[in-house]
Parts: sequence; structure tokens; C-alpha cells
Amino acid sequence: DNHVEAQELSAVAASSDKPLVLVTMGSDSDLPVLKAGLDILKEFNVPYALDITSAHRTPKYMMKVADEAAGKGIKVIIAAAGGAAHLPGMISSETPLPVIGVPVKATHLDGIDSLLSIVQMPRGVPTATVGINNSTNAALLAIRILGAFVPEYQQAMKKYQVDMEEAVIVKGTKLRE
Ligand code: RP5
Repeated sequence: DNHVEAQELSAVAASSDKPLVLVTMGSDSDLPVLKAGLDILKEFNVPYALDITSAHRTPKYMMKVADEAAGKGIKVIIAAAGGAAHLPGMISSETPLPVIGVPVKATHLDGIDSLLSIVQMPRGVPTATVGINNSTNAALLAIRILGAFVPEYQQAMKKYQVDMEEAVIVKGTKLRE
């Protein structure tokens, strides 16, 4: 059972002030998938807020959160959902902010359902879509967006890329030895 205690969720949320990124999800069962992305946001010192906004179980709350996000200083929204996965697209329909959807593997269709649901937005309502369960890339993309305006985030991203390159080169060197 992936469901976590609400207290645990709010403890994580309380650790952030003046969030730039809103990370929201359709259910607390999505939280384990988001953990890798949250770790990236922490690594880059990006303040974020966490929430649960189900497109189907809490539609009015979801729209309220989407409507108010920009006014609260949020710059990028990451939205994770599985199955019918309407959350990222619906949030995107109500905010002018960039929205990054994370398709969650949550049903017998192994996340293909979520991926296709999130990526197939109608013209006019763009929603960035990362790979199934790839919250790491959602967080990195959010930081790249912030980095276009905040030099520190862009510098940190460049360092991340250089470190990643070096790590692969070192592994290859070891294999060749
Ligand atoms: C979606 O349904 C959620 O995003 C989750 O991925 C999936 C299953 O939700 P639970 O039944 O585990 O709450 O809305």
C-alpha cells in the first residue's frame, strides 16, 4: 500500500517557504513516484509546495489551486497522475504557468494510459510530458525553466550536466581498463 499519512505529507510541505514550484498529484499513492523529483528540487535548493488535487475526486479544489498558483508566486507546476490522468491537463487549462505532467504507472496498463492521456492535449493547452514515473526529469525541466530567469539555477544545472558527463566518462574508462 503506497498511501502515506497526511501528517507525513504536510511535514514535507512545511519544510518549504515561498515555493517556486508546486508539485501536486492525484492521490497520495503517487507520492512514492514523486520522491526522486522532490530529491532533485531539494538538491538544487528550489522551494516547493506539495498538494493533492484529484481531477476526479476534488475537481473544485483542483481548479482553485490551479487558478491561484500564479498569484501565489508559483512559477512552474509539476502534476502527477495515473490512469485517466486528467490532472495535468486540467490544471494547464486554468493557469498561464508552465505545467509538467508526470504519467504514473498506477493500473494494469502500466502507465501507457497515463502517458497518452497527459500527452494528448488539444491545441492551445500545452502540457509538457515526461516519461512514465520520471519525476526526476520533471524536476530537472522545472529547474531549467526557472534557470532561464535565475542565473543561480542555470549555473547549478550546468554543473549537474558536467557532473553527469564526468560520471559516465569515469564508468566507461573503468570498463575499458
Ligand atoms: C489517479 O488514480 C491518481 O493519480 C493515482 O495515480 C491513481 C490511483 O489513485 P488511488 O486509487 O491509489 O488513490 O487519480
